[in-house]
Formats: sequence, C-alpha cells, structure tokens
Amino acid sequence: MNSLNIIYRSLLCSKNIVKPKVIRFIQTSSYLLQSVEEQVAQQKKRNEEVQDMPELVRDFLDPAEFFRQIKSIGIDFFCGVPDSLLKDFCAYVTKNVPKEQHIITVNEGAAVGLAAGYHLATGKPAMVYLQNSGLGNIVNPIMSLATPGVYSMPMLLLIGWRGEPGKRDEPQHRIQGPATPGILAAQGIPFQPLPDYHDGAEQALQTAKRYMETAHGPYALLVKRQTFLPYKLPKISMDDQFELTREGAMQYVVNGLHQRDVVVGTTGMLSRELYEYRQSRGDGHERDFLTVGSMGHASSIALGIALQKSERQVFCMDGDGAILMHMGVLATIAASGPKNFKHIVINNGTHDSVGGQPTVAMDHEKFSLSQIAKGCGYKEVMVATKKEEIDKCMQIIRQTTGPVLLEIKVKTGHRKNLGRPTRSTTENKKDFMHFLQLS
Ligand SMILES: Cc1ncc(C[n+]2csc(CCOP(=O)(O)OP(=O)(O)O)c2C)c(N)n1
Repeated sequence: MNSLNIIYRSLLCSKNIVKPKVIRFIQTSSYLLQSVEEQVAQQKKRNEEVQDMPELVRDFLDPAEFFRQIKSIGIDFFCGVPDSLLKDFCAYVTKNVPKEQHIITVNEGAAVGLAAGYHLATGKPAMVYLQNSGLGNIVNPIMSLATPGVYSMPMLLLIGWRGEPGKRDEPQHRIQGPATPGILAAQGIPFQPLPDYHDGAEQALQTAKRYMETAHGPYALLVKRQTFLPYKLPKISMDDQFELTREGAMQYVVNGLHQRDVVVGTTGMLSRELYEYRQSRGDGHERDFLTVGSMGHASSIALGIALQKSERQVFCMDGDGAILMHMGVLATIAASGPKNFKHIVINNGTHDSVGGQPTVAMDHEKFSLSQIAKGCGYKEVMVATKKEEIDKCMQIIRQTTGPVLLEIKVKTGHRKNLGRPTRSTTENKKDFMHFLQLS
C-alpha cells in the first residue's frame, strides 16, 4: 500500500473529524499517482479479497474477448470516430483489423452512411463506434436513411457514455450524458448499457443481433466509463518525424500573439493546454474562447467573431481531427473572406485527446491541409515544423491579409498531468465578450 493510501485509510477511520472535501482530494491524488495497469492490478486484488461477496467485485471487458464476441454475431466491419471511453477497444480494432474492414471516419454521420453502404453491399450489419457527443452528427442519417421506417439498415452502435448520470465529468458532458437515453429513444433506437462482464456482454450482443435481424434497424450499446481493460496502441511510426508536441507548438503561437488578439481554441486537450499556459504566464483567460464541446466548430465560431470584429485579429487554433470533421467550412471561410481570420491548425495526425487513433492527416505524403485550404480559396497558406519557423510565420501571419492558414506539423502525445479549466464556461464567456468589446 503506498503512503497516500495509508493516509487516506487513516482519514477514513477518523471520518468524523475530517471534512469530506479533504478526503476527496486525497483519494483523487492517490488515484492519479497510479498507472492504469497498477489500478487494474489493485482492483484484481480487491476482487480476490471480496470473493464471498460477488456483489462487490468490479469487472472489466477484455477488448480482445469483446471483439471476438462481436465477430460471433456476424459483424466484420468497423467504423466510427474514436472516444476516450472506447479507447482500449478502438486501439484493439485499429491494431488488429485490416484497413479494408476498419475505417476511422471524419464524423459520426459519415460512419452511419458507411455502415449503410456496407449493408447494401453485403446484407450484413456493421459496427459504428462513437462518443455520445457525436449523437447530433448521426441524427440525420439515422432518421432519414437507416431507421426501419425508411431503408431499414441494421447496424450496431457502440456509444461512449460521457456524462453518465452520477459520475463526475466536464460541463458539456454533464448536459449530454443524462440526455443520451432520451436522444436515442427519440430516434427510435433501442439500447442498453453494455455490461462490464463477458456473459452479460454476450447476452446484450444476442439481444442486439435479434433486433437487427427482426426489425432491421440500428441498435445501441451504451459504454460506461472504465468498462474495458487497458489495451495500448503501438507507437505510431511517423511520430519521430517531428520535434514539437501540440503543447509546445501552441506555446510558440501564443508567444507570437499581441495583447488585443482573440483566440478560439478547439475541442480537446489543446484548449486545456492553452488554459494552463495562460495561467503560467499570468495572462488571464479573457482572450480565449475554449470550445469545450462542438468538435469541428471552432473555426465557424472564429468566423462569426471575425466578421463582426474586423479591427481585431482572430486566431482559430484547430486540430486535424476537428478540421476534418466539418471540413466544408473551409470553403465558407474562404468565400466570406474576413481579412482578420487567422487559422492555425496543429496537426499531430491523431485524435490525441481521446487515445491517439490516427486521422487521415497523418499521411503527409498523400494529404495536405494547406493545399486543401488553398484550393478552397484561402489567401495564403504556410507550413511549419520547428520553433523558429513558427516564430517567423507568426510575424508574417499578423501582417498577411486573411483568411490565412498555418499548418504546424507535430508529433502526437501529451503531458499526463494536464489539468482542466477551473473557471466556469459562464465566466469564460462573460470575460471573453467583455474583452471583445474593448477598442
Ligand atoms: C462530435 C464529437 N465527436 C467526438 C468527440 C470526442 N473527441 C473529443 S476531442 C477528439 C479528438 C480531436 O482530435 P484533433 O482535433 O486532431 O485534436 P487532438 O486531440 O489530436 O489535439 C474527439 C474525437 C467530440 N467531442 N465530439
């Protein structure tokens, strides 16, 4: 038992004299100090200790075994957008399923379309995996294509249930989590939580199979957090090409900004890193709008601001996964042509914030974000990979008429001790709007 655990246990014994807040803090710290593997080992030990009380046992699904169970109900094709709650299963699929049978799509709606095409060609259902944040993206192709009332396309939806009631989570997930069952019900999709033990998972899959065979529609399994045992993606070979991480690149970009510049940060860890960097510089947070949810919409938010505040330079700090999710907006930005729109895309070739699964932007030989932006009509595009290049590009970009895009190619990865914004979304919005009004 480590020393924090000992302190925690002795605090529990003297519960009456210690405030609950203190206990919670120490419990969290102790948890954070352990690796996932250590936590799983500790849980297995606890399971052994409570052998005579099976109701206290905590189970996990082995991604490999769950994958075998899915195959056994006749599913061979997998597609979707990765999620942190599904990361171990997604990692297993990414590593073990051939490319022709597994496609990481740019958004969740595209995955439903892909599964529909697969069904048309084979008569079989596919699996579509997604975070519940992506439910909005599937509403149209579910309701107007896959649902039994239209084309009756069976498919198995595996949905990461962020914000599950009763569990701590971020503001946007606390809204989407409790609403998730209702959103599925409104679309006529039957669902159940995925059990975290294999017999239960087997039964759930059999129910899904029967529904897909009889009603010929989508069926959903809701995945609660910590359902899967850890499964790590092998190191991505392209990683060593670049020296900077997303966090480092973001810091050099921020160093090149002026006092009155406005930033819209994309969904995921970039905004969290930006928040911490502002904190460490003693900058305040009023210059940044953090797009906590709404993946893929940071650039539209920045466009909306840039068009109204033509005297301010508006920087959108985007990710490759996010820009791919709603890429059509690049054409809208170029066509509406705000001179003050400055688009910085930090391309790590992965969905780093939810487990590091690759995006198509990883293949730098075949795929070029800067050329796509140019083709859409951006006035200027630039590419940087090193600190000195970013410094230089930031000087040029401020003087260049927009819309302009700087793609910064970096390696994947992040700090393990990255925090989350401690200020509320309401405070952030208020301060940001006030900052925008300053002349
Ligand atoms: C509609 C939607 N789908 C999925 C997610 C889960 N999600 C949050 S961040 C993220 C990855 C973002 O990738 P990228 O833009 O490349 O940024 P990175 O994390 O690599 O910095 C995903 C898939 C989400 N928040 N919203």
